[in-house]
Amino acid sequence: MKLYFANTSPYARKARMVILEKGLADQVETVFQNPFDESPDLKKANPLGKVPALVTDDGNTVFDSPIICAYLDSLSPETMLIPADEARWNVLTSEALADGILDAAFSIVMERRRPEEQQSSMWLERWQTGIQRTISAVDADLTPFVGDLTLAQIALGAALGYLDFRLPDIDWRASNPAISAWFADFTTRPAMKATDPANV
Ligand SMILES: N[C@@H](CCC(=O)N[C@@H](CS)C(=O)NCC(=O)O)C(=O)O
Repeated sequence: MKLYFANTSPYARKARMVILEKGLADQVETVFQNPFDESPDLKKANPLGKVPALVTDDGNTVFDSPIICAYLDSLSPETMLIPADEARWNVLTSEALADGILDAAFSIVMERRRPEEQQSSMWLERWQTGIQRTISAVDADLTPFVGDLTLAQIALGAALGYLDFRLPDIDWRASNPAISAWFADFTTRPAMKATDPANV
């Protein structure tokens, strides 16, 4: 299998963490692709031109990150990240919540790269407010993100790591002590350290 990824992509980081946490590293070749380099290989695998994209040994492509992570989870019974029982819906919804933080953060980063006069202050503010509101909600009830490792935890780790990496001006820690402590602990995981975008 081949995973197209970029070191700085938080979506790809989710997939890379799943590979490490599930002990699948020897089954997946990771291939760097900058999605903005218009690589024909990436576009052939995923016409959307986005990373991550996983090409299976059969030549099929699996994307986007929630599907890749679910697929990888199904390959090994070790450390199941998505429960098979009723709890799966809570885990997947909590993953979607963390991915929503990521989507808003990624949108802010892209918007800020446009010429200043073209940037939308309305959207920048809306995305930032959404991030703060969601982080406060998680801070008020961390239950879906504690206990045995799940895909929801991995997604939250990737989202908060991306905020620190690309948007350090967003001070999400100030009024959210519980999630700050959660993240401080979560970043000690070897898979978080191995995929830290600041170290590559
Ligand atoms: N929903 C997708 C988002 C993937 C995504 O937006 N990846 C970014 C890199 S962080 C990308 O490839 N962007 C290129 C583009 O938008 O053209 C996922 O979860 O995998």
